[in-house]
Amino acid sequence: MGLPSKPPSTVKVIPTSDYRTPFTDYSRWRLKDDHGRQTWHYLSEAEAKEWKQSTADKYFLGLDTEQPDLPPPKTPLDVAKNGLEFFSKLQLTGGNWACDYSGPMFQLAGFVMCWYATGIPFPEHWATELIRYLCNRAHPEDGGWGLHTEAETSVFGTTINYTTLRLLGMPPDHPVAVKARQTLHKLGGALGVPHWGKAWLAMIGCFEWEGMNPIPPELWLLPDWFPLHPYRWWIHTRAVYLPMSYIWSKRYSRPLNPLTRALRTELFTQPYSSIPFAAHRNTVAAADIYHPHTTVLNLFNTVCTFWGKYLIPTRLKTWAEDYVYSLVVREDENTLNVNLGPVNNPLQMLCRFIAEGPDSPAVAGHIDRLHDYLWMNEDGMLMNGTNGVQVWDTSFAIQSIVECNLADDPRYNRMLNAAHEFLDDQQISADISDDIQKCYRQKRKGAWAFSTRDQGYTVSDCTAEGLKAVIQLQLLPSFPARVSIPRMRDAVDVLLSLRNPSGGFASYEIVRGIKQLEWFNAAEVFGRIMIEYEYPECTTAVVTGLVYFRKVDPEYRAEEIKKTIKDAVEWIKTAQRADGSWEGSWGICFSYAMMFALESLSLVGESCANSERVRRACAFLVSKQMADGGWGESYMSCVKGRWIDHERSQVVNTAWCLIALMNAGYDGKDVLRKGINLLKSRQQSNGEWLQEGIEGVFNRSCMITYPNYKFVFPIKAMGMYAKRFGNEELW
Ligand code: LAN
Repeated sequence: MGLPSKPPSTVKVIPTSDYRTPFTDYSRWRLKDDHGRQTWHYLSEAEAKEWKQSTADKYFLGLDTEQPDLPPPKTPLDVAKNGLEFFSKLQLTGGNWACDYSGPMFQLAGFVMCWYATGIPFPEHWATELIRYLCNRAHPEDGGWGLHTEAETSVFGTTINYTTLRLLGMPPDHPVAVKARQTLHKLGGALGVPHWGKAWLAMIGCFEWEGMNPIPPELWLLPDWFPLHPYRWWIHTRAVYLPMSYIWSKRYSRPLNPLTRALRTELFTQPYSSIPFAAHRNTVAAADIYHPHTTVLNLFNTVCTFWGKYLIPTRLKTWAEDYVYSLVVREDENTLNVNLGPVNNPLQMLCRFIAEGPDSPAVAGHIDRLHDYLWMNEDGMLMNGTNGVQVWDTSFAIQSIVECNLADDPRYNRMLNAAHEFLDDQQISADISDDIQKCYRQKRKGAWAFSTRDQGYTVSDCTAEGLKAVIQLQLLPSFPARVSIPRMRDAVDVLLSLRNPSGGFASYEIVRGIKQLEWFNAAEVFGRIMIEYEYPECTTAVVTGLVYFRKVDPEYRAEEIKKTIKDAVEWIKTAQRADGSWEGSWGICFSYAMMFALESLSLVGESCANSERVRRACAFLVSKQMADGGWGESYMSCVKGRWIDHERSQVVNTAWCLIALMNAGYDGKDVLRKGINLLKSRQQSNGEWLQEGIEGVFNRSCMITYPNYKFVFPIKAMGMYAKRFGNEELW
């Protein structure tokens, strides 16, 4: 079934004294790369001799890559070249870059609980390393976990990760378990776990379904014009609630066994049988709540609970379940079982298991593709936020090298050719077999996804950045026209299909729902999850993608493109805040969005020289520069919605701010020079930049890493600086 080879039969339970010891032999792990599909394999000793560990494997595993020292840089482009020397070693054979895409601390738990709910035995070397990862991520002070790696301990994080450790084989008297359990009890126990946690626990038999707010599949039977219809929700929210509603409606729970019976006593502060679950539908620990329930939601939940308990006709229930299941099957078929993301994927697997049984091809296919989400790093095995960041990182890598004017340099030709081939291979070539309308999908022929073509979901900015990278290369004499004009037109058709009446662009789809849908946000721990929103980041990417497209095909849909660019830039202007900044949604935070917004404005000729709004933006950024010349933004900026300094300047924020200022035509050379200096001073003698604070975010409250940003954006900043001021000797 595509599982890695059999692990050693030794360790399962980690030694009590030191949970940081590697439990599998790290010299035997290999990353397999197959057209963007990235899977980690644990080899036998004999296999490991045949299949050598690459530099990238070692780097990801935290082993010494033994990269040589490089000549100390004298100019900005020397810094970029040294950076590329190191970064090129991390390129995979397929031409793309890979990375550890971690941060959220709920995905792995969702996966393990859904898997456990099926009763399928867990591969032992996975279990071993997953345990180690969770141990390494437990907060040293209280032994708990938060919503993401940087967040404070919460009931959500601690309940689900404690349960996960136990399901993976950690004994209850292990010090890590004891400490986490004590903390959980201090916080009131698992009764206060947010909605998704309640659902996962119910699936393994450790929570009663009546203690959960309903997720009625009947919602899917509403007519499409109905404002609450799930197709109007943000794609990730509906993709999670779709399979969850099926499981909820079936009230599926794995039959109890000694382990889950024990968990029933460990997770709660009172005897399980004495808990009136139905009275705890709305019990959520105060510290966990980012988005409190609205009165409307509470009312809706009460009505739905009553409806589900006393009123719903059995035939309607079955009809709704069957319809939802048909959508679940389509989601599997249309993504080759990769699915939209890491939360819906295991839930989908559980639905297929419930409907078709453990030995069905559907479940086997899922087990195979779940593998794509697992990632190894020096702390153990984790679950990535997507099945990778392949297209996204590769597009930015190309653009950075082009910015340095190095793309035609023979030294980088092989690297870029492979990257070009990768993007060529990954463009989605056909719309889904099924009627798009039925699956509520956006057009996808011609799009690029964030990760891979197999996952197959259109994303506005991924399509735009992919298109831009391809065009940038194909405009140069040394690159063949791999992606033809008709294929570029397909990409443009996708982009134009994503236009919103406001002029701005959202992430996967046009905005389909009204803002009041946010009243129904039931997940408690995330903000702004119910509908799509327009974002300066996505909008700028589309603007730049279209501007590049016009260079190669000025005739195609020319009037529409012109209007789209104009409207998009107008929207970006409206999104500027009074203090001159733009708030980011996918990177941390203002520095990220401002890099994009100011690029859009530059494309319509607005710069510090002629635009008051651009000058205001620059003044905002300059006011945030730190004494060492760098910029640092804390993830709390995203949570609070205002700029909050990081304790220390950060390479990635510094690069973003420099790019933003240079996009704006800011002429304070001293300010820029100090920032460039900071980037140079953080570069290691082998060209590497080390990992610093977390870079990305989603839904306001959850952080996620983008480890390749520390390479691609400093390199780009160096290129821009050299273009603007000449590649002068600075050091
Ligand atoms: C991502 C990652 C990439 C990101 C950008 C392309 C950077 C952005 O510009 C558009 C939105 C997108 C595609 C995005 C959306 C939400 C994702 C998929 C993630 C942040 C990665 C993980 C996250 C997903 C929702 C995690 C699962 C959590 C749930 C709440 C369902």
